[in-house]
Amino acid sequence: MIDITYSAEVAAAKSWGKPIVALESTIITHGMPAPRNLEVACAVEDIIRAEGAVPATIAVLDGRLHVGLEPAQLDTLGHATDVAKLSRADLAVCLANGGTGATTVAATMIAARAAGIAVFATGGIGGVHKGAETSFDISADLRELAQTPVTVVAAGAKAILDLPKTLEVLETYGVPVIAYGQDDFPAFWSPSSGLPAPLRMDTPEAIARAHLMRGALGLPGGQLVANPIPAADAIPADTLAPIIARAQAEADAQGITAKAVTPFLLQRIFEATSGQSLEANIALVANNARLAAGIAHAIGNQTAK
Ligand code: PSU
Ligand code: MN
Repeated sequence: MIDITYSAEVAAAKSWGKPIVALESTIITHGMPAPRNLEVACAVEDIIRAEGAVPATIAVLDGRLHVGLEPAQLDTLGHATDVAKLSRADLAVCLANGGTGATTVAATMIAARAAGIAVFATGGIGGVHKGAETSFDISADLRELAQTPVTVVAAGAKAILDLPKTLEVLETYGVPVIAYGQDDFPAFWSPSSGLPAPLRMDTPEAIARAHLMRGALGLPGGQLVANPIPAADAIPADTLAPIIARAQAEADAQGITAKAVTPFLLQRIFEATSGQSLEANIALVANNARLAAGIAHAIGNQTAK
C-alpha cells in the first residue's frame, strides 16, 4: 500500500473514527486566482470543522502523498506557481519522481479511497468539453466516478462543458447522478441547467444509505451528488454565456489542448467577470462542504456498531 502522510488532525480523526471530508487541491492551484484561493481553501476547511467533521485537503508534496495539509503546507501550495495538475494518469509518476502536484477530482478520489475516506467536496467536476466530438476531450473525472467508491459533492458542472453529453457519459458509466433537494441538474453558477437530473435525494442520510448500498452490492465506483448553488449567490446563465463562448474561442484559436484546457477556461472566465463569479464559486464550495460533512456523519452513524 502507498505510504500516506496524514495531517495531525486527520490522523487523530482516523483513530477516533470521526467523519472526514476529502478536499482537492487543483481548485486551489489551477481553479482560483491568488490570494483568494488560499482564503477559500482555509474557509472551506473551517466550515467542515464547524460541522463537526475533519477536512483532508489532498496533494503531493516532494514525492509524498499528503492527506490533510498542515497550515504551512496549505500556504505553500496556495502561493506556488509551477505546481503540476495531477489526474489518474500523472499521480504515480509524480510520486515516483519526488515531484509536487495538486490533485484533480480523479486523483483526489484515488487518494481518498487509499486513505479510507468516503466523501469528498469540491466545486465543479470535469466533464465532456464542448466540441468533444472532434477533440475527444472528456475528463478522466468521469471514469474515476465509475470505478472509485467515493461520494463526490459538487455544484454540477460549469457551462464550459457540454452538460447533456456529460450526463450521457455518466449514465453510460453507471454513475449515479443525484440532484440534492430538487429535480434539475444544477449548473454550477445557476441552480438549474434546465436538464432533469437522473436521480434525486433530499437528505444526507439517504445519500449515505445509497453510498453504503453500492458497496453492499459490490459495485465499483462512486456517486456524484449535484448540490445547487444557493439562490442568493447564483449568476444568471445569460450573463456568463458570452464570456464562456469568448473563452472557448480563445482556447481554440490558441490551440490549447489536454489538461491545459480547463485551467485556461477558468482563468479567462475569472478575468472577464468582475469578482462576482469568484464570490459565487466560494459560496457554492462552502455549501458543498456543509452537505459533504452531513453525508460523512450519516455514513459514520449508519456503519457504527
Ligand atoms: N471545474 C471547475 N473548477 C475546477 C476544476 C474543474 O469548475 O477547479 C478542476 C478540478 O480539479 C477537476 C479538473 O477535477 O479541473 C478537471 O480537469 P480536466 O478537465 O483536465 O480533467
Ligand atoms: Mn480534458
